Amino acid sequence: MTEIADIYLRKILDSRGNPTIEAEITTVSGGFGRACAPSGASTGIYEAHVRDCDEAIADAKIKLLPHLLELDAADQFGFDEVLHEVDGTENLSGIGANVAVALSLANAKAAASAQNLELFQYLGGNGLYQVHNTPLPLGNVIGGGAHAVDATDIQEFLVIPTGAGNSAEAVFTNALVHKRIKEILVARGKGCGKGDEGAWAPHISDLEAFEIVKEATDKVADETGIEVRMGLDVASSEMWNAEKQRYVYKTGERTTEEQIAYLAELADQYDLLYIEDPIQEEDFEGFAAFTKAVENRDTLVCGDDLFVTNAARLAIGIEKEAGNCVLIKPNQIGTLTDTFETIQLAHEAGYETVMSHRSGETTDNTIAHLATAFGCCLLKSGVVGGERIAKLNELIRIEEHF
Ligand code: 2PG
Ligand code: MG
Repeated sequence: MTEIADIYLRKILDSRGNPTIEAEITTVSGGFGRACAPSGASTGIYEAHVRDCDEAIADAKIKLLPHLLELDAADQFGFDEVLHEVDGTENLSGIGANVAVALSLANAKAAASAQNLELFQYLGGNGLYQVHNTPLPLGNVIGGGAHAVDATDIQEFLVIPTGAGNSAEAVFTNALVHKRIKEILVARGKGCGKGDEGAWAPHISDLEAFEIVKEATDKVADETGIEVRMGLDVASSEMWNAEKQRYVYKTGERTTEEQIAYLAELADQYDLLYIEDPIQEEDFEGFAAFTKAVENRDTLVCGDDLFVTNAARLAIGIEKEAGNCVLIKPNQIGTLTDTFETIQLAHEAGYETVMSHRSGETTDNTIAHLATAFGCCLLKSGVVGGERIAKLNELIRIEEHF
């Protein structure tokens, strides 16, 4: 039933107009799975290696796909093991992480489809991860950094509709904040261009962005009665200057100690529920110091570039008490099995997990299923734009099953 009968790879467009890889897998019984690789702009140096699409597809056709045909799609571990065996490297540079992630996710979807299950049911319906909840959307409303030209230094100003009663209410609440921010920007005479993830990318300082997001979330809370908390993706590896040993902002430079004090103060001032990558990707000790600095708060201190969805790096973080939350991006590690192992390790250690999109995306909605199936507390995505709402609308559909 779930034996793989056919596999196809093609090059398609992503949301930045760049090429990316789409995989399709069909089982003998007609089960069908399709998945696409996303891509990052502020990529971590320890992420799995992405290969040129044309070359990776041409190589895969000859060297990889013959090893995958006739495997049992329902044996995800076995499928992913063959990806690693054929790849033969530590970072998937042999077959390419973009080929690996598209195939690995397409395989799970084909197996689910062959059993007439939704992906979240197939992955989360049995045993340990018996799921009944969808994650809250973590939405990017103002952004700069590597995702926009001449905007904020902090890469993402995020919102979390903590007071929402269900997924539909949650995604519409984030959308309302996004709308209110536009009105505030217009009233202040600021531009309303957007960055790669659909967040507003005005030419303003970080401090003005804080004020504007706060004003918008307060307005939305007044209008709807729904509490909305703020979060950040500092993406501080992008600001780190190793020679100077400083975080370089447009307004000045900060040592690691100053960075910690600055962000801890902002956490108090704006009641931040979520801070991603406050410290650069090689500094576990700095991360631990920051986590300690906000330990009296409920703030999630999340590692993205630090952990790169890699269980070995997360294990170091757990030992050093660096953070209390891990960002999960399947394409950083390349296979569903490795993604799952990192999530499992995180949950065993009491870390929260946040499933995330990339800045370069397609309309693939798989991460909405993975976030639900694996018990992630948040799904990080944009708020508007076709490739972002693909994930959010899928959350609404998934929740109808509960
Ligand atoms: C991040 C992501 C997604 P990118 O830094 O968390 O917001 O950006 O995909 O560019 O790495
Ligand atoms: Mg990040």
